[in-house]
Amino acid sequence: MKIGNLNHVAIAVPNLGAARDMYRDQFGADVSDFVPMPEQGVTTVFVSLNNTKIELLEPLGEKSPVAKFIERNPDGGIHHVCYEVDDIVEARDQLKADGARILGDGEPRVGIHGNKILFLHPKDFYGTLIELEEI
Ligand code: CMX
Repeated sequence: MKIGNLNHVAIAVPNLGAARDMYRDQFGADVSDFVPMPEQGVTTVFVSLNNTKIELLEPLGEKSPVAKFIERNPDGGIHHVCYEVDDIVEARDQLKADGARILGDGEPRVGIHGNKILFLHPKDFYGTLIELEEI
């Protein structure tokens, strides 16, 4: 496999409305509407930059995995980075063969942009949660 572009950096926040306002009003950035993703336990807002995106994440629902993250980081913090790959199954199989752990059931699911995504175990990647997205 060969890693592609940085698709986005995700930042978990305790108040998505306030974070969206900050990026729009203080940074002058273009921001998306709120996009709830109940199956992933998050509501997101995308901030468009010239060369990449920032994904603001707020916990959605009582079992949200991002709620645990906000408990540990009440001010918010960088939650994951997302790299693009050409073929997500090929990338997954190679990473697994190299000993890396894939989170969840290991099968790609459909992300917010309709593309296939997977998350890699942070303990195998220097403490960073990595999302792969097939572009
Ligand atoms: N940073 C560092 N470590 C993290 C982490 C983070 N953001 N999130 C979890 N971990 C650690 C956990 O502490 C755990 O460590 P141990 O094994 O030592 O206990 C390990 O990683 C596994 O975490 P988990 O929560 O037990 O794993 P799950 O399989 O239950 O969860 C995960 C998978 C990480 C994808 C889920 O918890 C999550 O964060 N979901 C949110 C997904 C998301 O951001 N979606 C946005 C939309 C994406 C899109 O469409 O583009």
